[in-house]
Order: sequence, then C-alpha cells, then structure tokens
Amino acid sequence: MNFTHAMTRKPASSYLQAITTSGLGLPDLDITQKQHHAYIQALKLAGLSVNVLPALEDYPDSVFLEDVAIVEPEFAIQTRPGVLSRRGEADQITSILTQSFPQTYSIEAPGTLDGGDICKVENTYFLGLSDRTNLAGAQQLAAILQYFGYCSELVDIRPLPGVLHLKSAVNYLGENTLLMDPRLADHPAFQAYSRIVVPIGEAYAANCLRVNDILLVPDGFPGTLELVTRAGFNPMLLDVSEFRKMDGGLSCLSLRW
Ligand code: CIR
Repeated sequence: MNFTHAMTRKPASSYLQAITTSGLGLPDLDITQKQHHAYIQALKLAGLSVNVLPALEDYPDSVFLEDVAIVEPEFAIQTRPGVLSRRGEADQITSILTQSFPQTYSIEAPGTLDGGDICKVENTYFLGLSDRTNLAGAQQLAAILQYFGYCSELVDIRPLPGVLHLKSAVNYLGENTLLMDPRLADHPAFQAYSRIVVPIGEAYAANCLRVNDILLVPDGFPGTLELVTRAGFNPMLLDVSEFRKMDGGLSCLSLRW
C-alpha cells in the first residue's frame, strides 16, 4: 500500500444534520473541526499530499468524502450514493475528479453505490451489497474495474443489522491481513486472508485505516489496539468521536491514491 495523495472535505456547519443511527448524541462542531485537522495531519505524516476541499453547507454528510468516489492513480469513478440526501454530493466532485485523474467514469441509475462499501485488497475489490449499494451499482463498478485488470467479488452485508457499509466491518491492513467485525470473520470470501477479529464490543474499531507505514486506529478501543500492535502494525491513535456520532469512521473521511 503506497499512497501519495489524499483528498478530504472540511466538515460543514450543517454537519449537525448529518444522517445518524448511532444514538451517541450530536457532535460538537469545534471538536469536529479539530479532529478533522488532526486527521489531515496524520495523512501528511504518513507522507501524503492532502487536498482539502471546501465545506459544502448543502450537504451535511459531505465530510464523509470516501462515499462519493472510487479512485486509483489511473482512473476515478464518481459514485451514485444510496440515500437521496447525499446524491448531489457526488456531482460536487465531478470537476475535481476530471482535473486530478486521467480517466473518469460514473455510476449511473438505477445503480447506487457508496464508496464505504468498496474494500480494496491488493488486486481484488470486495463490493458490499448494502442498503446503500445495489447490485446494478456493484455490477457497473465491477465492469470498470475489470477493464483496468482488477478482480471483484460481491459480499452481501444486508443480513448484518447495524452495519452501514462493508468497510464498517472489514478493512485491509496490508500484509495479507484483514481487520474484521466478528460477524463477518467466517464469511467464505475472506478465508484466504489472515484475519484479526476485533473484540466483542469494539465493532466500530474494525474501521482502521492503513496509510503507508502507519495504521490509523480510532482512540478508545484497547482490545483492537493490542491486537494490531501484537500483529506488528504501527498504530497511530486518532480521536474520531465526533465522526462516530454520525456513523462515520477513519476511512470515510478521505479518498486515497
Ligand atoms: C451516512 O449515513 O451516509 C453518513 N452519516 C455516514 C457515512 C459514513 N461513510 C462511510 O462509512 N464510508
């Protein structure tokens, strides 16, 4: 995993109206901004050049930039988010994608797809089918990925209550190792990999983010921290409490390539 670039989007003041099912209360906007700043600093420390896009007040969830595009150095795909309130967010990134990537594509109706459902593991992309990403969206993405030489495999997460996106439950740490929610650990799609299963009660921490030599880990999950440290990863703790309140995690806050 060798990233050189990232894009993030500043949290909007309307962030308090973002979608949430967490039951953790409303975020504090000052703390949100500080946590976002610390996240950008961590990406820079990992060696990335970070493009910080301006806040979009009309889109409370727009800080979760990962959901509106899939990016590789050679191409970018604008998604079609699964909830109506976020659909316009994707159009706000069209011009920046065409400026930054040699080829661009987009997911078209009736397809829907959120970037949070897309988990890249070396040359394979796992495509989560969820309440946000439908089969038509996943199939469109698979066809584009195949053109560029990537394999894809569908993983249906709809039977898992409370799991918003595939990457809420499984993330690639590098070194052939996945970090997983216990409920997905026995899924046939993942049996070829080493698996670190987060402890019961720490499901949120399955969304850690490997960026070059650093593994970003959400603060407050000691069992997961111990497991990834013992496995030889190089963790950096980040407090993302205000993003967790709106169902977001570490991967959701950026696009990386
Ligand atoms: C949403 O419901 O769309 C946002 N409140 C959270 C999105 C989190 N994104 C992600 O996991 N990739």
